[in-house]
Amino acid sequence: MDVISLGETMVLFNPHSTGKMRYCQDFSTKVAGAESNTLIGLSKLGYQTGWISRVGKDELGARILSTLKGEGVDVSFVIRDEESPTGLFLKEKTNERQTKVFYYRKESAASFMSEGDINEEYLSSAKYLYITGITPALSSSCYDSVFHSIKIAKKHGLKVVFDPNLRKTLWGEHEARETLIDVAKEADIILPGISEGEFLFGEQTPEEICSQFHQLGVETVVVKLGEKGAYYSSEGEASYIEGYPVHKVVDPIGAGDGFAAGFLSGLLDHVPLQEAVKRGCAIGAIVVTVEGDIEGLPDKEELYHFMNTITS
Ligand code: CKP
Ligand code: MG
Repeated sequence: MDVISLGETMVLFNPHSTGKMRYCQDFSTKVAGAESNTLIGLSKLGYQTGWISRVGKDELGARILSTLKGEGVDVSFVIRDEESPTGLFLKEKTNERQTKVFYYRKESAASFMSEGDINEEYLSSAKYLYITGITPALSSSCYDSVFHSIKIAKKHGLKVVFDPNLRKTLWGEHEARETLIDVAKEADIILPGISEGEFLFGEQTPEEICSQFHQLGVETVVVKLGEKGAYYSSEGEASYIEGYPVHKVVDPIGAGDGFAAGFLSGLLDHVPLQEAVKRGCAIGAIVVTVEGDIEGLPDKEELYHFMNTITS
């Protein structure tokens, strides 16, 4: 395995029209979840990935499993829960510039994930453990699973990569800040968005945000700046990487997960850090031009073609 992650994946109901969700009659269903989005992105690029989770023993759970399997993600350690349902969420395209999400995931199968679901031998077969800040927000057993997986990862020399993925609708601000900082302290690499950095430290600039994370002991920090690109800082090396132009954003959700896939692929290929960040920016720019979180994720040929023909 190259990368293993744990988290919740849901069925997404994507609206066919703009405006309040209550007026939307037609939706198409898709599969989405921050961690599995990244794993699918990596799998499309040719890497070995594994997803640890729970889904309900229901139709939505079956849909998620067949999608992940179809995309080449290993699901051998996913538990099918007889009692709790698979979570789902709906998107609202409020207007041209604003997309909202509504979750139906309380007491979902994935929220009952527990430490015992993390198989040590399986996890230790990977090079990277990928965590996002959504999982510890789901329940106390999910919180424990995150720290347990980090403990195993450290014991076996895996690098821990963390995307804070702040979701204010899932938990209170104080608890979120405290937990995200605690996970960050355990991470080798962190991929915050600029607004997450501001939320955690009240700092404004990418340089200040990086410095705060370094003080917590994080070796490599990449601050995502949306269409502007990213700023990274690692062991004395730091630089801005310009974003790739996007003519029309069709669906901004999932950009961060695509970024993580591109960046991790660079680490797995041992390319210089700035090249890895460029890959992240490129995939972020590609996925927002396609409806859905995973549908726009490129294979390696498409990624290289995009990077060679579109000048950032
Ligand atoms: O930060 P991103 O827009 O890249 O993440 C989107 C994902 O897991 C989306 O797939 C959704 O299911 C979620 O984040 C979530 O739980 O909010
Ligand atoms: Mg994100």
